[in-house]
Amino acid sequence: MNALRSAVALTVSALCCAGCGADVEPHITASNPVVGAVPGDSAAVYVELENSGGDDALIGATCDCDAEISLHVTEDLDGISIMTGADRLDVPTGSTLELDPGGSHLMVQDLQSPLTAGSTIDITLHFERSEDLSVTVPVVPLEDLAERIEN
Ligand SMILES: [Cu+2]
Repeated sequence: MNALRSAVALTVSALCCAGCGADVEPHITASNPVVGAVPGDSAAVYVELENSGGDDALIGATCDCDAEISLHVTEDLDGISIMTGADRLDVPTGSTLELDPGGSHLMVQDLQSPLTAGSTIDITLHFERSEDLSVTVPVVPLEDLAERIEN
């Protein structure tokens, strides 16, 4: 019986690993980064992370802008959107993690001066498995972020 069980387990794991991401190097690319020119000392960075390799997770980010960055998720609590911190955002194999207005994002906090439209900030994304990924994020007028929500 045990032999049968392990045979079944082997078959299942063999099937799984044909498509599963644990053994494959992750390969993550970033596209469409953007941050709004918020007049205060914090702003949300949005970006799409596409993973064409094995499973990975975004575990943090740093900025050249002399500010702290945390991972935020947005939760709906009785119709009110609330942002809460997250330790990690999974980017499973073959998926795209979309950090978009109304959803998960990178929260830049304690900015020394407000971001100005037309400038850029450089952020570095840290992953569980992948090498660090540098992303240049354009700062856009707030009204341009509305387009992002519609698209
Ligand atoms: Cu936030």
